[in-house]
Amino acid sequence: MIEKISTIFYSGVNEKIPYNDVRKYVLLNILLIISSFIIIVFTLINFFNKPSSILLNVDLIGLLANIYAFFDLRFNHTLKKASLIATINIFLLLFAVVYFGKAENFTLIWTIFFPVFAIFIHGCRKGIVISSIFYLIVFSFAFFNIGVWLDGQWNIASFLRYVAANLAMLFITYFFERSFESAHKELAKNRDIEQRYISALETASITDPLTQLYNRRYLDLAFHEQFLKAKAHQSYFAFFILDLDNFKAFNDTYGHIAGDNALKKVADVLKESMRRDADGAFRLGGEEFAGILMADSKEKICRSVEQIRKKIEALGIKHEKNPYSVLTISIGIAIIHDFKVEDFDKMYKIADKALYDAKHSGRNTLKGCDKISTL
Ligand code: GH3
Ligand code: MG
Ligand code: MG
Repeated sequence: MIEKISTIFYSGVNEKIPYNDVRKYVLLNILLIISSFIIIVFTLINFFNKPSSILLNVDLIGLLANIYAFFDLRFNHTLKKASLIATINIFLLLFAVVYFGKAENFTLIWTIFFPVFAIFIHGCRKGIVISSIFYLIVFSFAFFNIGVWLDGQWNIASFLRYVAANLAMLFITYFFERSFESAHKELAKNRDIEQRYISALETASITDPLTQLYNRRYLDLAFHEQFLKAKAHQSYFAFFILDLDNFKAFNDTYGHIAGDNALKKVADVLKESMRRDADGAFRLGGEEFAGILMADSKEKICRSVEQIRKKIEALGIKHEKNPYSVLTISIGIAIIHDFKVEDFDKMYKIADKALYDAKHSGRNTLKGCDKISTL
């Protein structure tokens, strides 16, 4: 019926973003900024060298795509789109570096960073596939230029050293990410277990162990929630206290265990009678219970509560010290239809006073239905 405590605690806190996504988000931001910076440098170089070259247009398209991805990521958190744009950009950028820089001034060395970005952004499996495609192109290019680059100084040994360095970086990144992913999985599993413990504790902290009804501790919170609900619907709103009649005598006659069983049976009737979203049943302590309910008329409320009294009498639990020969209950109810003031204590007092009246008018009765109170 009522919201769970954690829901209330978490309201107002931003939705939790998975840790892996936060990591990708930060990484993509950095990547988009760095690659934009590099593209700008290239654009300027190309602009001053050949203002009308196709390369200049490619640079500009890449830059615009980067800027778009950066802002889209910032405002719409679209990780997938940004990942795709950043990967294509870094792919083309590094290939351009190799294509134009060749083996001059260690230019090729920059390609060792490709798997770092690809694997960190796309995860192990996809990252390896993307890196393989990239290296297939770059390695082929480097292989077919053996004996050509650096006036023939780029030989098979330099090629193999280049390939070895790149593959080493690829595997180091892969295993780093693998270990990170499994550590992360383990962490998520533990968090899951923790969450289940918290949930169980939370339920236990608001549940009465004997009857499995909500306990007194939860009543204040529930009252507030239900009050607001009733106010929003402008319903009639009621709080009642229910007390078992001559229950001390019942215990004395049939024993404490029989008493506990009787309490459970009463709680079961309450549970099945108050199953709607707008209802709530509680054990206040001892042989006293309470209920919150709302309806579009006072009569409907009183009919349902009177029904509870009748059902408990109809259980026919033998109680020879009670004038009715079976176990009965007395109920005091407070009903309001004016929501200007929320005062639980006052509503409790009104219901308690009605219960007192019920006890003094012979028990096994519901009192308080004759009036609508204001708080
Ligand atoms: P009244 O009709 O005026 O309410 O009389 P009563 O005897 O029910 O009221 P009283 O407050 O004198 O006694 C309440 C009794 O409820 C006392 C105790 O024996 C019994 N009781 C309270 N809590 C429990 C419980 O958890 N289990 C059992 N078996 N009995 C309980
Ligand atoms: Mg009592
Ligand atoms: Mg009693």
